[in-house]
Amino acid sequence: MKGNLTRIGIISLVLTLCLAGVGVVYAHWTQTLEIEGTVETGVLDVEFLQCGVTEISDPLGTGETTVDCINTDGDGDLDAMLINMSNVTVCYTVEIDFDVHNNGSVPLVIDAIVVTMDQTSQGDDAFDIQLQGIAIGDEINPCDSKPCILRIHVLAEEVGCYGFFITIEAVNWNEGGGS
Ligand SMILES: [Ca+2]
Ligand SMILES: [Ca+2]
Repeated sequence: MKGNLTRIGIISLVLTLCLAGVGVVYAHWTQTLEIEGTVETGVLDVEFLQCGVTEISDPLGTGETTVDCINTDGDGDLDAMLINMSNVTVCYTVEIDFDVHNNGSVPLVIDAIVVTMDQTSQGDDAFDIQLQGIAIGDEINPCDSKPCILRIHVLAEEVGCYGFFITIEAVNWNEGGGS
């Protein structure tokens, strides 16, 4: 009889250990690891600030120039500059100073600057245009600006209406070759 009790005791002990073992394994199966992440993309944005006109005195050239910076896409910042030069004669020269300001949240690189202008009937450019202060490859960090000067010198000697168009293209820094 004593021997039987001992066996029952051993069996009970073994069963208890087995259940405990199952319980431990079960506890591991229900453990959970959580990883929570948030990805918010940066904003690439660039604008004109501080546009102003300085006429360069030249006794040979006369005219008037006005500059308006406008917001073409409704996002609240000025992204286009309209320059109107009227009653000009050859040699009239103006300098338009402005800032190219990074108003986004990521660094940008100037990727392209393209100048196109009308020509006179002789095939000559109607203007000499120099854009100073900014060049392809320039980097501008968020909140920083590049002060620039656009110098326009009228070459056209014929009466007419001429135009020019300049685009400054910015890309985010890593696309522009940054590392
Ligand atoms: Ca913008
Ligand atoms: Ca805009």
